Amino acid sequence: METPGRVLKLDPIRSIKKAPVEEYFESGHRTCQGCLSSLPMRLMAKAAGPRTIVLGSTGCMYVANTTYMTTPWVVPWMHTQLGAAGSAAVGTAAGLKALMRKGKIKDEPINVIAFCGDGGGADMGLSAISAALTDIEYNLLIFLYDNESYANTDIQTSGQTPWGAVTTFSPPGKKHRIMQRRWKKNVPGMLAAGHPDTRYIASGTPAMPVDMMDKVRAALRAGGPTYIHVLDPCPKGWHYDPEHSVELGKLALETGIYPLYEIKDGVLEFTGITKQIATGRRRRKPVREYLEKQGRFAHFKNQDYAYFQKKVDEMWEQWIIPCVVAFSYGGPINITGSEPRVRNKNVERVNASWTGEPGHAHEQYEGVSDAPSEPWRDDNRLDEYPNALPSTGH
Ligand SMILES: Cc1ncc(C[n+]2csc(CCOP(=O)(O)OP(=O)(O)O)c2C)c(N)n1
Ligand code: SF4
Repeated sequence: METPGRVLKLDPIRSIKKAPVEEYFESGHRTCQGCLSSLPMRLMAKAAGPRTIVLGSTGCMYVANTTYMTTPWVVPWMHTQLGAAGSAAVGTAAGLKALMRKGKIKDEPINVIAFCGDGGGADMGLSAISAALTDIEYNLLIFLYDNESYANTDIQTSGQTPWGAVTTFSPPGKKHRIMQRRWKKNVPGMLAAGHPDTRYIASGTPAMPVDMMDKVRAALRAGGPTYIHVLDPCPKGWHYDPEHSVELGKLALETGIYPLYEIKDGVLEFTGITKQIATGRRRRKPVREYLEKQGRFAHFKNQDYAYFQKKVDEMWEQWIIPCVVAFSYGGPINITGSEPRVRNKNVERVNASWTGEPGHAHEQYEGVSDAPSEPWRDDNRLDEYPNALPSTGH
């Protein structure tokens, strides 16, 4: 079997003092104030260093970063089609390898990083990313920046949009308050389970910059195809004041909604706040503390918070590996019989019917009281709720 070429020597970044001062993603872009999708670009480029080629899938990080004749990219950068991050990464890595083998360019390690948004990566580009992760003879990193929407084309629902969130495709109505009824797809877990030869898969967030940069270096050091998923608060799509971006990223960790981990050669380790929760050194905050700070959940009632909390509790209490492997262990052990050994208790199909309207588990929470026993908002009292900004009407 062909082995990947040499990789650059990149020391771990364990503290902000160990981070390089040089910037390879500079000023000059036009992302929104407080955009936590541009910050991971900067951190990723900083961690990877000058011998790096970056490929960018269509989305905010392409469009806002490439006004005519200006660009913040200091390292070589190329735009690639929406959904083509995986193919572009493999093509570039293969092209470099061929040119080096033929002696047309110097034989040296070069980082190939292809980034994509959640729409481009978790939805339409997922198959190409999967294919790239099986191409173990090439060194490449797929870097998915997840702002939980198709942000560039005005905040449409993606496979990463959280349950219940308002997007331009899912405005709450009088008849149906919750229009986004799908639970967020577990992309890093899915890719890890399906690509056991991939040497490095991790989740991160620019709200934890040292952890994120360290993971970029770990991925590039590992060699072969690798994958990192980062959660990026987006003030425009999530409807909050831009000054709260980092706070929201941390709250996603503190409430346990988004876990931080890395999987090195198939061995999973939680990192940062998630590690503290998983080892009992920190208690999870109620999900409501995260949700109620965002205008995209401003229509939530008690029953919606209760359902969201239940789903997150299930991830922590029932999954084989909390928040990562979406199966729970259920007996009896009987692989060949009708009773499966591992049963996914998480998937509830309350009121499901093959003939009528499909049922939704959250409907069983409709009885949860909406009594204003605490500073509470309902649809008519948003102005009493200082943290949630009203929809900016995207
Ligand atoms: C094949 C294709 N379909 C649709 C579009 C239009 N389009 C451009 S950017 C974009 C949204 C991308 O969303 P995401 O990948 O999540 O990145 P973000 O905008 O959030 O940064 C869409 C749909 C396109 N460029 N190409
Ligand atoms: S819409 Fe969101 S992701 Fe796009 S530039 Fe603005 S803050 Fe960043």
